[in-house]
Amino acid sequence: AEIEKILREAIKEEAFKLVYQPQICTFTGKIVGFEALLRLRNHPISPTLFISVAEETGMIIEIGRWVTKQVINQLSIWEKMGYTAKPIAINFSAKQLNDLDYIAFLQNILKEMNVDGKYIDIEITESIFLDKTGETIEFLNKLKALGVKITIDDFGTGYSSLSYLTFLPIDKIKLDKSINDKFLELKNVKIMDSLVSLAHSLNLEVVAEGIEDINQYRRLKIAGCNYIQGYLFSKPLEVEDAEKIYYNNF
Ligand code: G
Ligand code: G
Ligand code: MN
Ligand code: NA
Repeated sequence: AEIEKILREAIKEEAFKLVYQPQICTFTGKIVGFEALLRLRNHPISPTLFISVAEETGMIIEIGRWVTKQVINQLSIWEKMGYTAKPIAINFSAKQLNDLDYIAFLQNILKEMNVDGKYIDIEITESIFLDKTGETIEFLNKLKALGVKITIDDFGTGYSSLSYLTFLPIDKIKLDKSINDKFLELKNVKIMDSLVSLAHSLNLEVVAEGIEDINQYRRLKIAGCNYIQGYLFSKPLEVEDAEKIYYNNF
């Protein structure tokens, strides 16, 4: 209840902010985009905790819209600053599927701020497909009609019936840290190689997240993984720091 109160006030007082974690092309070492991650400015409450409260209370709908608008605004600011446009990934909770006007909202903001939908990458977890799959696919198809990219986040931690990869309108899978830690060990690494090949054979790109170790990075390169994200390259950054690294990484 305490966190709920903090969130209600944060919505009113613009007390949320986004930090941006770079995503790196495994082969060029260049930044190809960012993931936006939500933070409370004045409270050190863990995002995992306050996001779950936001989901339980339904506040995630309003907060999710704020995040979306903020990201599109950031894309437009960076474009005006002359930076080469790079996509920003947004995390999207299953609960936000109940936000039936989200698509129209997104379309309006894109138009208003003159940003192309292809610079938005929506991350959803695979558990989103546990129920109402038909409706979910319809929602994702509407997003795709705006040019938006779809990524399966936390891949390997949910129900992972691999068959869903063949019929969902998705562009990318994001391997969870736990998967990377396990399948980059020497004795298991063939599984990583196969996972990446499987994804590629389905025309899906692969991002590995939570990469902290240079040897993991080297091995992912051998496996053919497209992108990496993790503390090895950078932690999530304040806007100003993201701008510095962005500028120096053309
Ligand atoms: O940095 P990290 O501690 O931000 O993220 C913790 C969890 O919160 C992750 O599961 C992440 O996906 C989720 N998360 C972070 N930002 C957002 C957001 O803007 N919206 C949603 N729905 N989840 C988010
Ligand atoms: O669930 P999702 O993948 O959206 O959340 C990403 C989470 O992973 C965020 O909490 C982010 O801060 C965290 N993160 C990003 N890079 C690393 C890393 O290299 N190591 C660890 N332990 N966490 C990371
Ligand atoms: Mn994510
Ligand atoms: Na994840």
